[in-house]
Amino acid sequence: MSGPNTSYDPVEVAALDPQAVDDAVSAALVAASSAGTLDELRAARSAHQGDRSALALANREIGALPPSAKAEAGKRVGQARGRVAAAFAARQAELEAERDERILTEEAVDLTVVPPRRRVGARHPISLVTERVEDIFVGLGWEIAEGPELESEWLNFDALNLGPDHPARQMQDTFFVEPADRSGLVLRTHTSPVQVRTMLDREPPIYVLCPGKVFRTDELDATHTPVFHQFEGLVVDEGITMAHLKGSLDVFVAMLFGAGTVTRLRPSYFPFTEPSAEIDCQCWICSGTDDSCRTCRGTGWIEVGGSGMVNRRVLTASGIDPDHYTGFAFGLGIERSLMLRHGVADMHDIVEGDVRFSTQFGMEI
Ligand code: FA5
Repeated sequence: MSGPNTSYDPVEVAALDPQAVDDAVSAALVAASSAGTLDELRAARSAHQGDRSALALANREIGALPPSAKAEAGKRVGQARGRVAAAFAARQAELEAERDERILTEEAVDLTVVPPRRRVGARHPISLVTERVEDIFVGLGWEIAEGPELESEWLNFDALNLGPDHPARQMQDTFFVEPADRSGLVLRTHTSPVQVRTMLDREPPIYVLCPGKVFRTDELDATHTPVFHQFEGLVVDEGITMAHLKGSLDVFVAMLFGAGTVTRLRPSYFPFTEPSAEIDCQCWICSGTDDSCRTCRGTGWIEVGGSGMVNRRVLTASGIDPDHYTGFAFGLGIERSLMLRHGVADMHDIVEGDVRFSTQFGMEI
């Protein structure tokens, strides 16, 4: 900036020259109008209105003019800066309006578009059936009892009257835990050890349902899986008889499979019950009226599990006086019940976890 000078002639100061001021205004107007975006406009504004612009320079020169020259130069530069500021403001308003218009078009939301449906999972029918069975027995006043899947050999076999050399010990193909001859542990082969745990834990009267996962060295095929589910029922009280077992099973199957479905007890053998019986359920498809029924193979009955009066030796091993108390127990396979109930032909469908299979049983999440 030039210093104060009484003989200062504004016409001789290049920055204040009218032509130079007009040129600066013209250049600024062209820059403003040719800015195509708000960013370009910001850059142009900095060049033509910023501290280093020609008009800012001219404005600073006014201060150094003699008083007589200040008014005229000030008016000229002030008007020029005003025109430039107005041009930039107008262009800014135009560009902002264009941007807003573009956003409205580009980001428009079509509220009528049907959103893509996210596929939700389905609960597995084994879980649904298990919960349904639990609800039925809890509704009858029973309690739910649970035990570990890694079980002591003693509880899985010995306490259930399956001694080390008992041939029935081989009936269930067992996953022994290494070292097999010393660990004393197995993956439980049935839910019956929970019977013993319950009797060791509680005093009669005992009314419990023990659902859970069990393991056997069976190959996966149409009717077997090495990991499956059972639920065990156990009642120990004074004066319990087979009639109570039969009545409880009839109430249960009617609630699970439909009113009128009845059970039949067929003599059988389990080391932990005496007497023992297979539980057959009357065919819910033909009720025994169709010799060609594929569900029951024309027999009218379908085997769903085992049962019996708790063996005196099991009561004794579990700390219960068999002269005072009697009890019944039953164990049913959930996969088999599900297959029979819903006509599932192949166990693979149950274990593979395909959501298309599960959704057929309803969401119930
Ligand atoms: C038992 O496991 C006895 N603990 C049941 C019992 C409990 C009897 C209380 C008496 C008193 P079993 O080995 O039969 O019995 O098995 C019971 C059910 O499990 C069978 O009826 C069948 O439905 C199911 N099951 C057995 N093996 C398999 C398998 N590999 N895959 C799927 N389900 C199976």
